Amino acid sequence: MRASQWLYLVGFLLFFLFPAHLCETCAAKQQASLAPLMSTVIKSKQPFPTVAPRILIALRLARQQDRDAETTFLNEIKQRIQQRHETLTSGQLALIILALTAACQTQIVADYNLVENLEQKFQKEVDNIDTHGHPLTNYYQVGLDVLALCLLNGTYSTSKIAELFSQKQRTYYFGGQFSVDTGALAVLALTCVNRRNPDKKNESNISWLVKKILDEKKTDGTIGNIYSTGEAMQALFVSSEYYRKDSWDCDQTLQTVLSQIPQGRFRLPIAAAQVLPALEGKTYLDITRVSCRSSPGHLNISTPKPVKPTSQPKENISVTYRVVDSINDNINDSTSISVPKGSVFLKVMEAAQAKNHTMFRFTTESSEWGAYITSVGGIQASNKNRTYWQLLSNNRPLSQGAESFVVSNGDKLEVRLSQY
Ligand code: B12
Ligand SMILES: *[C@@H]1O[C@H](CO)[C@@H](O)[C@H](O)[C@H]1NC(C)=O
Ligand SMILES: *[C@@H]1O[C@H](CO)[C@@H](O)[C@H](O)[C@H]1NC(C)=O
Ligand SMILES: *[C@@H]1O[C@H](CO)[C@@H](O)[C@H](O)[C@H]1NC(C)=O
Ligand SMILES: *[C@@H]1O[C@H](CO)[C@@H](O)[C@H](O)[C@H]1NC(C)=O
Ligand SMILES: *[C@@H]1O[C@H](CO)[C@@H](O)[C@H](O)[C@H]1NC(C)=O
Ligand SMILES: *[C@@H]1O[C@H](CO)[C@@H](O)[C@H](O)[C@H]1NC(C)=O
Ligand SMILES: *[C@@H]1O[C@H](CO)[C@@H](O)[C@H](O)[C@H]1NC(C)=O
Ligand SMILES: *[C@@H]1O[C@H](CO)[C@@H](O)[C@H](O)[C@H]1NC(C)=O
Repeated sequence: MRASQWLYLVGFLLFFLFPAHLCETCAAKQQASLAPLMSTVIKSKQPFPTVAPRILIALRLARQQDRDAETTFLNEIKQRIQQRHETLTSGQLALIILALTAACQTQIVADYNLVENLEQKFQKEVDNIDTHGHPLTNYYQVGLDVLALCLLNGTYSTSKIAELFSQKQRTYYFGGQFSVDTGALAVLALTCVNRRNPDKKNESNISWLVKKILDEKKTDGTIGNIYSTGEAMQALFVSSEYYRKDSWDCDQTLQTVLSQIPQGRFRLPIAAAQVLPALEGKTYLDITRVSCRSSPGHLNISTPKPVKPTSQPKENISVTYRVVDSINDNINDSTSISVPKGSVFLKVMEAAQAKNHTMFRFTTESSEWGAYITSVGGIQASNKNRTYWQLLSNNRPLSQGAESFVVSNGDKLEVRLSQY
């Protein structure tokens, strides 16, 4: 073979080995370190409905496949679209479309006109932004919408999208805090749009977002909090041209996340499903690149023994619990509560409620992250008014919900009606 032919061959091979876009990724080298997470998602029998698409995506992007599990979650998603796809929020529909695509079921997407349906739901989000200044749901879901529409060749206006995700306080902040999850989804969505429409590439906002995400990097490598780190990694994987190599140590972040697995940080199937793709070195932009050749596979995950909390004699700890309505500025009630060591926030709320029902009664709704607090002391939070009951400990917002956060002795706990 002549030299030019060799070069041609090498170029050809490189093209297929590194298709189109170079990515700076780092993935867990030991598959075994991910086994507890794979086991959490695969074994989550009847997960909360919104979790099945996330799990299917995580399974399809994983290096080791488990066809049986994929079929189970795929069937759940199919049932869901047959039953009630009109009532889904835009982001829920977007996740379903992404999951079906990852599972090579674009025929179902077409049969149910899911892309057209999403275009309509996305339009309603945009209309709401134009009239009320915020989406019907939130910008995280608007990010999912754009990502799904872009990956599936839906129609949208690129300049509208650039405007949607431009640098605006109310887009990316919840209560003064930059939402890394939301920023990361926006980077993924904008990257997809720029790749699909290279002639209309609009880069200014991506570089701003990447900077904001990196600003949230903690000394241990966590980005935002541990639950946003996976999505932040995905965003940084696809945007390496926007930051200097020395401004992010991918491996340090990876090791920190891996070290949190044995601590049970990702015990909730949704938490495991959200972090898995990044640990596999994958992003949601890879969803359309999953191989659709069927290869048999059944993961035999030896279930690690659940770490049973050593049952010591239950000593009690004491905390204070406060209910504040920071919007109408009319309640500020507190009490001190004694609960068994190891209790979660919700337990404290229950103890307070038992103490004084009028003052401390509360209601919840179940969600994939556990119980979501909907009202306290008879005051209802409302998505319509964009209010929520924020959870705090020692004046800092929690990174977990009431059913997950374990309280410590002396904690000053608070639920605060806030605006978002
Ligand atoms: C938007 C958002 C919110 C909005 C939700 C309202 C709305 N209508 O948009 C607001 C600002 C109110 C909110 C509140 C809280 N959130 Co929030 N939220 C998100 C975010 C960015 C997107 C959720 C979403 O739309 N998902 C996509 C759709 C398709 O799925 P969905 O099931 O329909 O989504 C619903 C639920 O996720 C629910 N929800 C949102 N947050 C939380 C938190 C908890 C604990 C529960 C039970 C439910 C819940 O609201 C969504 C919309 O209806 C996620 C980020 C992420 N990576 O998931 C964080 C996230 C889910 N939230 C989180 C947290 C910690 C909270 C708070 C506990 C914060 C606090 N200190 O008060 C509170 C909940 C307090 C309570 N009352 O129980 C964490 C959960 C981590 C964990 N291990 O539990 C996440 C992952 C962010 C993070 N990295 O820290 N959140
Ligand atoms: C989207 O369009 C591209 C280029 O035209 C094509 O290669 C790809 O297969 C399409 N994807 C889908 C899901 O239709
Ligand atoms: C870039 O984004 C802005 C909105 O943020 C938009 O007005 C402008 O038209 C976009 N440029 C291009 C080339 O699409
Ligand atoms: C986002 O994009 C718009 C339009 O290009 C621009 O006006 C704005 O300054 C950008 N934001 C940043 C931070 O670059
Ligand atoms: C799964 O692996 C465990 C040990 O790793 C083994 O004992 C068990 O027999 C295997 N099960 C199947 C179905 O292969
Ligand atoms: C609630 O009361 C406590 C003490 O009585 C006070 O320190 C705190 O600032 C009050 N909070 C609000 C939001 O008014
Ligand atoms: C510990 O707290 C529980 C509930 O909060 C209470 O029922 C129990 O009496 C307390 N035990 C002690 C020893 O204080
Ligand atoms: C409960 O709180 C209310 C004030 O909201 C008070 O009037 C009532 O006396 C309290 N009940 C008990 C049992 O402490
Ligand atoms: C929304 O806010 C308005 C005005 O403050 C209030 O009258 C209404 O009750 C609130 N709606 C809900 C569902 O809380």
